[in-house]
Amino acid sequence: MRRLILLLALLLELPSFSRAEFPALVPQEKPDYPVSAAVARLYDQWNPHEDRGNELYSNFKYTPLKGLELTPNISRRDPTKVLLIDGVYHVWYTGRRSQSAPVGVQDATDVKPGTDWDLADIWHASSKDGWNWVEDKEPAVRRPPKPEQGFRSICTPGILVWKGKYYLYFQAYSPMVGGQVWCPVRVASADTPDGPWRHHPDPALVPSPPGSWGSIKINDPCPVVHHGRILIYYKGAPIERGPEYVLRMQGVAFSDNPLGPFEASKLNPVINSGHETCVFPFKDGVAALVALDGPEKNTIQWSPDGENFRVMSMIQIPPIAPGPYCPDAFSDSGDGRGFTWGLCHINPDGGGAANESILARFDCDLSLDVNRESFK
Ligand code: AAL
Repeated sequence: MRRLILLLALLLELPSFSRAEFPALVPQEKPDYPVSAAVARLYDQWNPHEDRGNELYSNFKYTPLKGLELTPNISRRDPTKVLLIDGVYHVWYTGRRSQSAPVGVQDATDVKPGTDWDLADIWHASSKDGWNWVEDKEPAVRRPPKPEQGFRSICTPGILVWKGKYYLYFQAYSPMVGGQVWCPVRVASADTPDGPWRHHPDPALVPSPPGSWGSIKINDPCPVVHHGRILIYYKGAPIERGPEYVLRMQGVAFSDNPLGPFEASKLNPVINSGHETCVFPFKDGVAALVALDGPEKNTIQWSPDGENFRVMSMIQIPPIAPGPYCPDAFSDSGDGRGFTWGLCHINPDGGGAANESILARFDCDLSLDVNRESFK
């Protein structure tokens, strides 16, 4: 009976629809009559049918990993993309094993870390199923000796596979982390994912000239291959704190040699928000998961050329510092397929630099190979 009444009410209402009002059922095409700015935007910028048909929209589910559980004074954060090589998954990350928890940069000593990523090396873990992980007994890449750049801490690695060799890019801090300390990106290379890793003597990327957006440090190098070139995305900073603080922007630099030199895009910064970088090939372009900070935080963006990004979706509770399992990250197929899982970091004590982080698994459906019809 209730249904019948509703149906009658609907039928009675139908003739009263005015073309001046947006109808109850969202039209497929942009209306040809005046609409509000919000409705116009729905067609100019977004899919009016929301996220169901949006390939670059996803929710995220998080699961603890076995083998990398929270341990006092051991921190694991900023994982690279996950690689699958001969049936084994590999990941590298910032690893800190110290005598104490972080004590703040002012009180840091040779053995007491200032921040969560201080006194760190690059560690490696492997897994047969993506859930159970085994960490190596020793770091994959150790801090270089004094006075080399990075003797205080090396962190936030990004992995690249190029012409059968492996390259790890990472921040190289010395004499201390934080503050106005100049921080370039160094690179180490290996013939196999299990090393041995060799430090390259010259930095791969250096901060941009004084006065520019990325003049003191380069964070979170994230390589991807597109149109035959290596693209490294990174977060830059001109100043650590204060009104000019625009740390949360990202730039890109290009090279056809993994050891550099890399040439920064003349359009940098190319992403105006975010924090840790997460860039991956998608279709014939490059996509970026932009989380945490800035006016376009918590979005996924896409660019045909790697330099001009457009917001494609708004996401909720995105992974922090995600390292997706992205099989085509370096194959330059021109048909990037996206991903369905990866590792990210979580700071169980609520974030910040003053405690330990853990790696966790995230699952999602940012893959063109997911059957979207079943969600409609
Ligand atoms: C990371 C990065 C930068 C920060 C710290 C270490 O996730 O964003 O590198 O400085 O945390």
